[in-house]
Amino acid sequence: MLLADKTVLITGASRGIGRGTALECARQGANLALNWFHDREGIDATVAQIEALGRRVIAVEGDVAERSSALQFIAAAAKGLGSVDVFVSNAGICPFHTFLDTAPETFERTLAVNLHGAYYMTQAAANCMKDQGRGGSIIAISSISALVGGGLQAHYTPTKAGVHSLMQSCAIALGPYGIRCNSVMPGTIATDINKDDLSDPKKRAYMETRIPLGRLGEPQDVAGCVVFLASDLARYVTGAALLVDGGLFVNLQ
Ligand code: NAD
Ligand code: RM4
Repeated sequence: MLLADKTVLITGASRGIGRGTALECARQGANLALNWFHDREGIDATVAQIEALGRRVIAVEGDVAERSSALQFIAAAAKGLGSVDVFVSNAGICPFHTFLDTAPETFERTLAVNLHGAYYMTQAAANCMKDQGRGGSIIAISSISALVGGGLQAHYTPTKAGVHSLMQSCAIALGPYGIRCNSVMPGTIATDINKDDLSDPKKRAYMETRIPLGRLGEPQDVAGCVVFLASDLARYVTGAALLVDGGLFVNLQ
């Protein structure tokens, strides 16, 4: 029970890494506040699974690209669950597209969801933690793509570098309040975000052979690392990044 009675907030928790993280936090004793957008079926399933684990959970709808969603989410969590101890910035999109003809709308939406969303949510959560006066832990789901490029991801990889940079600066700004800020950098985790991209058997096999541990990741692989950073086991860790990629990044030859 690494997170006994802590309140954990997660954006984009209706499926994938967000859902997997929410469930692991619940198993570790946390109560949850979950942001969701356009996926009622998914969030209902996540909520039901958390309730079945005997934890309290509230779900708040909102597009993270809008600053108002951040203010509403954090306020609803603080009111509904009594505190904000851990915030996980997870919501993200990656509409794979060739660089030379990516529409400006695709670039701008990706930036707004992945980077503006992380910024506004982190700022709102941090203000709440500061007012509570008991510190806290903020974790951004960045990516291996913060460190390496992707030919179909030129609108995406800068947002993942951006959220890691956000955590580094926030670690400095929020350290005096006892608020730790770190990134998790998943490699390739099989979720809806890359379902189409990995539906090409050749591409999937290529990715699998590049991963020393021999398989794509699962949301649960990332969830445990988030729990570690959220917990007091990581009490002296701030401004750090944890790669969770089965060894993909270091595999040159
Ligand atoms: P996913 O598509 O399964 O989940 C994304 C979640 O974000 C969904 O719940 C979706 O509803 C939500 N979301 C999307 N737009 C939103 C918005 N505007 N407001 C609120 N919620 C929104 O994908 P995933 O793989 O679980 O992705 C989660 C995070 O992990 C993303 O930030 C992604 O960049 C990051 N990531 C994923 C991988 C991977 O290989 N799957 C690797 C590295 C990083
Ligand atoms: C990650 C990484 C993965 C990709 C997902 C969508 O950051 O680039 O390979 O599948 O994004």
